[in-house]
Amino acid sequence: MAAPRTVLLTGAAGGLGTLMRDLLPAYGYELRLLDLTPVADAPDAIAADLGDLDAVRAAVRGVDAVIHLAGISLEAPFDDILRANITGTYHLYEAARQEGVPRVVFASSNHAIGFTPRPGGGEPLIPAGTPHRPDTFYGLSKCFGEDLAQLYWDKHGLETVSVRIGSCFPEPTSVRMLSIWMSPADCARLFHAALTASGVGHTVVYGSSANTRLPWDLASARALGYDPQDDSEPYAAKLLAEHGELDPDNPEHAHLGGHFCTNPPMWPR
Ligand code: NAI
Ligand code: 15L
Repeated sequence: MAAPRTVLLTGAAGGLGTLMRDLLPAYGYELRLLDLTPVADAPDAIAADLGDLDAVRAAVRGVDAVIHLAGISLEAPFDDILRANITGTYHLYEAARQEGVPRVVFASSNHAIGFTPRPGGGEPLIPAGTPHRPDTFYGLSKCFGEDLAQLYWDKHGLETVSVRIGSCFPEPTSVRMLSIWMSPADCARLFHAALTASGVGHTVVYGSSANTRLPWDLASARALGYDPQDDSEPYAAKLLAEHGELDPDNPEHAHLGGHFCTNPPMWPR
């Protein structure tokens, strides 16, 4: 595969999309932007809903790859998740298949495996092959996205790197985030590796910096050429002084997904 140059960034108006709009052009990408809502300072951004297959097909036409960030990024009523994350991601893949786009980088989430017990000291890191254990309808939609990516690889030869992102924000803001934080600069490094590595088929990787408190194994990400440069540890003293260490007997702390596992218990109908 030739190195991608023109890349569709869905969800460009969101938090992560905004960070990536700043960082990815330095790697030589020309970004085409898409979002439901207006993208600040980007009058050429495509305003489209993932629910509109024709619009999504027009948006992917001619790009070399897609970074698919658009969707609902927290727990929500099932019907909303269904429309944006499940049907929407299906439309993205179907559009990419119809238009011959060879690769997608899919923003999956730690919440696809949120009910996985958080490893204690000395226990093995969570491998990329660990079974899906979603903690929410939101996490379930990310399981669907990963399986959809596998189907489109096996059946249509469309490649994907599914990135189970931990928490990508400018700084970690909780003790839980110390373990799964991904600095924006490392996120851009990882997306660049996912766009350019050869022969990825469908590869699942964890998306985080090289944190001292890492719960998962970054081996599959490193195999793509990802070389994280950041660690959340410089933020640890302040956060621990404020909140203390995670209590493994607290159900909120016992699993990787944290409060997504316990709150809300189930979205009210
Ligand atoms: P965000 O909520 O800030 O941005 C999502 C964007 O998607 C919004 O701009 C929204 O308008 C757009 N969108 C929603 N529904 C849409 C639709 N039907 N059609 C077109 N656009 C639509 O979320 P954030 O934090 O930027 O996350 C981006 C992606 O990464 C999401 O898929 C999220 O699930 C995933 N992710 C993010 C993490 C993080 O730490 N920021 C952690 C794990 C996963
Ligand atoms: C996610 O999947 C969310 O999109 C993000 O907003 C954070 O809540 C993150 O997980 C997390 O687990 O911290």
